[in-house]
Amino acid sequence: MHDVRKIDVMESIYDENDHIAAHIREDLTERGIFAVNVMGAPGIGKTTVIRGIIAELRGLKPYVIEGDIESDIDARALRALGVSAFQINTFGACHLDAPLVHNAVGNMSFDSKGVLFIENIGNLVCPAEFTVGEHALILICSVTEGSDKPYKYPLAFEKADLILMNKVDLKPYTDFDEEFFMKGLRALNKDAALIEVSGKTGEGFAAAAAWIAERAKAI
Ligand SMILES: Nc1nc2c(ncn2[C@@H]2O[C@H](COP(=O)(O)OP(=O)(O)OP(=O)(O)O)[C@@H](O)[C@H]2O)c(=O)[nH]1
Ligand SMILES: [Mg+2]
Repeated sequence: MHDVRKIDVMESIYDENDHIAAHIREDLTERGIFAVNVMGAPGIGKTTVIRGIIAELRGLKPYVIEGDIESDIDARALRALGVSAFQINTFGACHLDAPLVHNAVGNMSFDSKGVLFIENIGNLVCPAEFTVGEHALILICSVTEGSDKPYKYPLAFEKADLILMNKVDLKPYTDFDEEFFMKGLRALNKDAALIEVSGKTGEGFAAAAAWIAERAKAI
């Protein structure tokens, strides 16, 4: 009895979220804004990767929504680089949802076509359950978090359109097992592109920016 009720409530929460997310996507598409939901564990390098990709975006204006439980450290760092960044603080919630992003988008001005990066809360679990109106889902992983992550956190890997393997400059110092990682990933997701990147050396950001620009053409 209890279980049945719980499922009903969750379904209605997801339905409502999806409805608002579809509205955000439509609105951004009309304005020529390609939105990417950037997910990954705390400290995996989400902000660093966003900065690296922005430096390689050609002819597309970057916009950022920063999601953090508290603080505006990441938004301030981006603004210092001249990037338009809107901070969301969830004060406890472990993911962004479509109503929060809808409010942020309503408070931002998009004066030319471009790419909206939505940096989700650092977490490999909850953000994967809520679409926020993105056109593409980018999952940031790293050679320092272990090669077993697709096996332990399958939903994020299943849903990703692009996987960026970050911190590859640290590969020589880790026991990262690429074959084991790829086996777990491909069992869940045959199509996602995977690009190795490094916030230290800048490797891979041009390729990641090119992937986004190619996808953005479709809108
Ligand atoms: N060596 C190395 N360090 C990196 C790389 N990318 C990020 N870092 C470092 O990792 C730390 C976390 O990077 P952030 O970009 O702040 O990570 P984040 O995922 O945005 O963190 P939260 O927003 O707090 O979840 C910083 O000290 C970065 O300098 C990389 O490719 N190589
Ligand atoms: Mg960050």
